[in-house]
This record gives sequence, C-alpha cells and structure tokens, in this order.
Amino acid sequence: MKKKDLREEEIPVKNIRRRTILSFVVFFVLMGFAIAGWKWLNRQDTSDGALKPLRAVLNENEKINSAIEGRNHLVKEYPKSKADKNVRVNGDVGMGDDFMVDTWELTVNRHPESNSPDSVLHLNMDEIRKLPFKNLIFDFKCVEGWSQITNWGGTKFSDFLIRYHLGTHSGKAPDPSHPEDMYKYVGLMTPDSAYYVGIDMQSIMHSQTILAYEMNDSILPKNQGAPLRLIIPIKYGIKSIKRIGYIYFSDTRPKDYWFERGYDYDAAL
Ligand SMILES: Nc1nc2c(c(=O)[nH]1)N[C@H]1C(S)=C(S)[C@@H](COP(=O)(O)O)O[C@H]1N2
Ligand SMILES: [Mo]
Repeated sequence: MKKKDLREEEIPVKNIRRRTILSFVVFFVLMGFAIAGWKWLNRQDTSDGALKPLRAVLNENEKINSAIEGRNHLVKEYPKSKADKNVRVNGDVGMGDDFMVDTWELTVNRHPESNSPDSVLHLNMDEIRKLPFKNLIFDFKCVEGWSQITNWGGTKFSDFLIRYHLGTHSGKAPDPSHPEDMYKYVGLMTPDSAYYVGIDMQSIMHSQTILAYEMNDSILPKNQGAPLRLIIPIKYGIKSIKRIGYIYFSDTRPKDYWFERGYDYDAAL
C-alpha cells in the first residue's frame, strides 16, 4: 500500500469545525479576562493621583530609589562656559501676571497648623541675600524628557534653615546629630497657592539644594521665578518651584501638584 503524504491527508471537516470553535472560545475567554481586568483597574481608588495598583508600584520604586541611591549623592557640576544662555521657560502654574516682585515677601510657618504670630516669619530679599552665596551649574532635567545645563545663584536651603532656626520641632537650628528633631518634610507654595511641592527633609538639606535669586549671574527673570525659586538638582524639574511665596514644615507629606496628577512623590533622579 502506498504511504499517504501527510500533507495530502484530509482533516475531516468535523475536526476543523471543532478546532475553530475551540479557538474562538479561548479567544473570547481571554478577551473577557482582559476587559474585566481593565475595568477592575479603573475602579481602583485614585485619591492620591494614580490608580491604586499603579501607585503601589510607584511607592515601591520610591523605597528602592532611596535605599539604593541614598539622597546624598552629589550631582555633576559644570564650568560656566557650558551653561546655556537661552534658558528654557517651562511651566506657568502659579505664575500669573498679577504679581509684584517689589512688594513680595516670603512667609514661613515654623510649625504645621500654627498661625500664632510668633510662629510665622516674614522675610524680604535683602534678608535672603545676606545669607552665604552659592553658585550652581548643573544639568537641569525635566520629566518631559529635555535637559539643559543652567547656571543658578542663591543660598543653600540648609544655610537658610540654620540661620532662621527652621525645620525643627524644638525651634532650634537643625543639627545633624539630632535628626529626630527635624520635621520630615518641607512644603513650598507660590503666592497664589496654585503650584505647590513637598520635599523630604534630607533632600532639602542636600548641599546642592538652593533658594535661587540669580540666573546666568544676573537677577532671576520673572518667568524663571523671580524673586526666589527653588533649585533642587537631585530631583526632576517639577520640584524646582518658581516664585516661592510660602514655606512650611510637616511630619506628613505636604500636598504636591504633580503627585496629585499621577507622578511619584519623590521625583528623584
Ligand atoms: N510655579 C511653578 N514652578 C514650576 C513649574 C510651574 O508650572 N509653576 N513647573 C516646573 C517644571 S515642570 C519645570 S521643568 C521647571 C522649569 O523651570 P524653568 O521654567 O526655569 O525652565 O519649573 C518647575 N517649577
Ligand atoms: Mo518639568
């Protein structure tokens, strides 16, 4: 008997039909799971700016970031010649036209939820300028994907806290040998409260975190946050708030504009 070529062998029609039905059943079952999964994800709580299961991943990332990297590494600094003269302007939340640089003052609340007159401090630029000067040229990175080497001048945030005895429960100057006395977070807001960030104390005390009032060795332009902005190179640009109006301290996370919109709270590089 001649061996039949396997390819020529006819698969009974009944068999084909059964396989077709089976693959459709499998397809619809998988589709069902996918749709149910998507619906489940979208039913999850979004109160802290991202779907809860996704937020859980971001929170894990945050822990890993601070455990591995630490918050104390120094960001690379550049010579002045490398600094871009054409500095990009990005983000205008809280940057409305109805603002007078000349009558600006910084309001600092020494303790959370406290409005007693002796816990509120008002400072002007003359007082800020008396603090030691620090120049900083680094690669400014935005989460949107661009970066630019820019030149800033101001005062270290840590010098500001030390000079005005801020950031501690006791009201004494911050002391590295008493970390338990420090508040866990610093909150910063624009004068109209439209843009706001929260930053962990360790990152605020970092030696490259500055309150900046100069750019390219000249007075800070209005659209870059005059008279005073934050420059925090160990984090993405979203944390470098322009036009600071209020500073306060807290042991719980201060509200944060981009965190509420789904970014991770730390925004560490
Ligand atoms: N007040 C205020 N500060 C802000 C923003 C903003 O929208 N409003 N945007 C942030 C973002 S996303 C970036 S990348 C930097 C951009 O700073 P630049 O405009 O000096 O480039 O500012 C940050 N600070
Ligand atoms: Mo940004």
